[in-house]
Amino acid sequence: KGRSSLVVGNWKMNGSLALAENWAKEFAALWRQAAPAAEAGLCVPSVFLDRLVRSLRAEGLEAVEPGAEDVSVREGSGAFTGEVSASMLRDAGARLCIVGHSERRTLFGESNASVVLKVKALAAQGIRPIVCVGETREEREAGRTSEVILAQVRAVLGGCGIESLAGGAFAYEPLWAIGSGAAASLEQIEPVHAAIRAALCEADAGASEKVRVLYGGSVKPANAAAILALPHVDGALVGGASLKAESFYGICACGR
Ligand code: G2H
Repeated sequence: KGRSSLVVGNWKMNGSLALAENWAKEFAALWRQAAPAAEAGLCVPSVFLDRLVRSLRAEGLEAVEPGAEDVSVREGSGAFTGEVSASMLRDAGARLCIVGHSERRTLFGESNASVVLKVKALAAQGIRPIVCVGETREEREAGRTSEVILAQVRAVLGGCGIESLAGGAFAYEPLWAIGSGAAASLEQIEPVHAAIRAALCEADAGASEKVRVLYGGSVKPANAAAILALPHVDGALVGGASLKAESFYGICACGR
């Protein structure tokens, strides 16, 4: 495979303005000692985005792509209290945005339909989407993993077209592995990634080359090398371990 790894942090509802600034300083110091082959990105709460962008720029760290964790389904501007549009994220410097994280799907009623609208809104602003898919423990135990994952992937590909995902990614995040401390096993990860890759190729073999498939769910420096070395794994989405610059750098250093 020709794709370099993309390792993206996801702060979730954590952090502060001060952490954004200090994280950039610490990460830049590590990056300057040895720049990993992987591409890196960091998605933070949108109120911290501008500070993160400025701090990365002050450190001369162009290699790290700043990103957001969610975006409004609404495009343009208007009377939508509390919403943050893709164009606002772009204005603040976002180059990546997570869409349809399982926490949003299960806790905030996000559907495949809203994921499609969000991907379209991001694509219109040139922000690379990272679309999360994943099965519950019950679905896995019932032998329904590939059915569930492929339904989520095909709903997005059918709804917005593979071109909207160019430069972006699907992130396979088994719900039972998220924040658990234990990632899925290599034997569990690889076949799901291969199935997502096959669905991408089936949609459009040429365009599929521009879409990565990341793994997420308790990735840490100790397990990153083995996960990132899997043939169909093009990177990682990292929650807890992205809050510390040192551990996130340790994961980036395992990429190719
Ligand atoms: C999965 C992941 C990042 P963590 O949600 O999206 O979080 O690495 O904490 O399991």
